[in-house]
Amino acid sequence: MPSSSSAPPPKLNRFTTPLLPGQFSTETYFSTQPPPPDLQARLQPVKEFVERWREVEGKRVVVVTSGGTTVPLEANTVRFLDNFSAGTRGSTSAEYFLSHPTTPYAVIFMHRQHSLRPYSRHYSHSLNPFLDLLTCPPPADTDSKNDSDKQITVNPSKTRQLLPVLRAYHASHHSPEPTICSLEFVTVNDYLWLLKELAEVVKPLGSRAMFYLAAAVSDFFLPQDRVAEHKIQSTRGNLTLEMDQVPKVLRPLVQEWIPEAFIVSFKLETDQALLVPKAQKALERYGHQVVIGNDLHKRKMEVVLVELDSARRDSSISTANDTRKEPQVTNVQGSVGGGKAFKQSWLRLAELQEEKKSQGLPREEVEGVEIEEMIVRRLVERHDQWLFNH
Ligand code: 9Z3
Repeated sequence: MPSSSSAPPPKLNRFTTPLLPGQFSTETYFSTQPPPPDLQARLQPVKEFVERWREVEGKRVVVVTSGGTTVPLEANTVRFLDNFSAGTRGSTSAEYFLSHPTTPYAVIFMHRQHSLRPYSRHYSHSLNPFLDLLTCPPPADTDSKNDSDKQITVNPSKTRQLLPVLRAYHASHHSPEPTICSLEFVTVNDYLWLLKELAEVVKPLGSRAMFYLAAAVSDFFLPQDRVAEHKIQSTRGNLTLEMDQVPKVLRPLVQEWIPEAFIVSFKLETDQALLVPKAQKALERYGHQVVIGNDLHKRKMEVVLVELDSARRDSSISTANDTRKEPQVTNVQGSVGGGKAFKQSWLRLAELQEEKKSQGLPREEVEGVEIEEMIVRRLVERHDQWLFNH
């Protein structure tokens, strides 16, 4: 059992990557950490959803993961570690996938319980409490026999904004053929098991499936046999935690579980200089299609899309000027397997605002644009290409 305290000698997993003490291979992880008890029951509606959309020729399905994962310190959980994410990226992107103008996707929204969700995110309790949308009769009227006095209505000044959101919500969630299906996770263990099983459920869609991995996933966890059953007592004195590393499931996802799918992962950094090199490293390691780098503080203003540039494998390629429309091409210095070239393209909110302004959109709409619209637009183009090539 991997644990740095018992420090076994480094082993090789099936991909011949040396495992350090405290690292789990994917196989060890799934053979030692139990699945959530109701896993198969929770997946059943997703299976039906996939089956339905699979029959619609050309329909694409995206699995959007969203929100942070927890690591419980106790089985009867009072305390847990959490990863930063409100679920904004995932829930916003899901809306743009659902409403893509030429290629609307069906969405499997795998999200952290209580994190932001598509459409309802516009009325989150902290930013835009939904009670503020409503008007009601003054208190003196509440005892009136007249029922019309008790009616709650939407404040007329809010309906213009609410109506399109409500329509899109009903169309995607409550129409006879819903285009969204949701699945909840809380812990990193829930997340890993759901992702693995989802890959199998989605597999029949082949290259029509996309994975958009925006959830913030813990790098560390406590194996089940080291989780305290009851609340840890403070009378014990200091609390020292030794956590093991979560296996990098992106590798089996891409290489084994569903190699036909178009897979996009996110890389979060707080040092902007690390974004591109870390994204390139992830692409080299896992061999998927796109890594989106985002800086914690600028993530709503700009992101960088990093892809392998299969057309250019010459290791002598030098950094070209960023032409804004054409992705910048940079070579990788000292990369494993050498000679791989990467494209990077920066997407900036200011550019989308300019575009909308030039289309004559009203000021409030220009100010309300979201970078996820650009991200999704670009990824759908890439997915077009992926389907064309497969
Ligand atoms: C992201 O980078 C997401 O864009 C955010 C979204 C978590 C920043 P919010 O929900 O935040 O809008 O508040 N997600 C991926 C984070 C992550 O865990 N990435 C791993 C890493 O950076 C690789 S899969 O190592």
